[in-house]
Amino acid sequence: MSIMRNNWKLDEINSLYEKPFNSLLSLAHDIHIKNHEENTVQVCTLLSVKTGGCPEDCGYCSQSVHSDNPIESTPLLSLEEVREKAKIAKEQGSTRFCMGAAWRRPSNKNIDRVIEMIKVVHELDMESCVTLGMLSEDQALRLANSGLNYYNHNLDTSREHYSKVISTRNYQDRLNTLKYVRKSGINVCSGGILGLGETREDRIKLLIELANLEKHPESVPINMLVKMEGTRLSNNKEIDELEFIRTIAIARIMMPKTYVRLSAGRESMSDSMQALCFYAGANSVFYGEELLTAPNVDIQKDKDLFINLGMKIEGNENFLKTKNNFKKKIKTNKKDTTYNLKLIN
Ligand code: SAM
Ligand code: DTB
Ligand code: SF4
Repeated sequence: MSIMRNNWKLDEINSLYEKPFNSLLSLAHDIHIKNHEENTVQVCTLLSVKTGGCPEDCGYCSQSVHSDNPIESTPLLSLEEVREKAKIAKEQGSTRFCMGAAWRRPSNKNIDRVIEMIKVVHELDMESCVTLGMLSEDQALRLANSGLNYYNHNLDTSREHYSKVISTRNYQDRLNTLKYVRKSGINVCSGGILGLGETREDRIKLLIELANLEKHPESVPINMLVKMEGTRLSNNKEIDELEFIRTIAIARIMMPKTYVRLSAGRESMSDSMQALCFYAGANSVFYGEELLTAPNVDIQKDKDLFINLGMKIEGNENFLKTKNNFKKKIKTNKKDTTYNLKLIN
């Protein structure tokens, strides 16, 4: 077991980034396997239940009315639509359903509707997660009473870089919502985006903000910026792949028990890059063909990758072993274990 710390300092994280790549990954991997089931990935499917028309000016988001090419605004989905999508997600092997809404903050009436949606997800025996923008303390309590499992609310970047990305709210607003969520007893899911034009120091400061919270978030999504047409940051320079993997490894070292989610941007990552992220300590993904408005990795491609890497889905351990998912077994002299499976395309 690893010691849980919340007093991380800039210099020591900087030294981790400066370690030789393989030494850093090996350290992170050791911590990972001491604290988590090896070769296991937690999967979560996203659904945008209220798309577009958001008054916030997040420079990366297609749902902001400030984008030059904003996505069409649509009303809140019906319970039937949510049930149908959650059912499909379950059939595809997902165990958690995360519903996102393009709101600055939900109204109390919105919260009533979302609570009904959470019930639909629980009826299907799936875990629930929602991301609805800023919450009041009372709204967090109401969501907690509905049995909501996770609330996603990202810090996105460092305190210093934040105003270059978003001007319609500040860092403290974000931290306040996280405080209410934590106090209500809902599991906290909070992370960031790499590729926002931040420096390494900003990345370090984001990780320190997350890891120095009184209690580490149960889940930390690390997104790679998906460049959405018309958004202010759509021409940003790509984040270096090795820097991205290093950041995953350092998140794992700083927050040993947290689920580190390899989040948006997987569609543009090679299998080898994802494999390195899993080795470095990522153990959760968004699974399903859509994120909120952007495409995600094809389901079959993900299943093939998990099988090829010998990984199982947490809470659904036999899912990838069903007949349709195994392409072909290679005969070997060894016992028939997953290690003997090889994909033939
Ligand atoms: N409106 C709510 C909010 O911002 O808290 C919830 C939905 S919002 C789309 C959820 C998160 O998705 C954002 O906090 C951001 O971290 C991430 N996100 C949005 N657009 C993205 C993009 N183009 N690339 C990567 N991550 C993105
Ligand atoms: C998170 O950290 N990433 C997800 C989820 N939380 C809500 C969202 C990614 C959005 C990617 C761009 C889009 O689909 O619009
Ligand atoms: Fe609105 Fe969330 Fe998009 Fe920001 S990230 S514009 S708050 S939907």
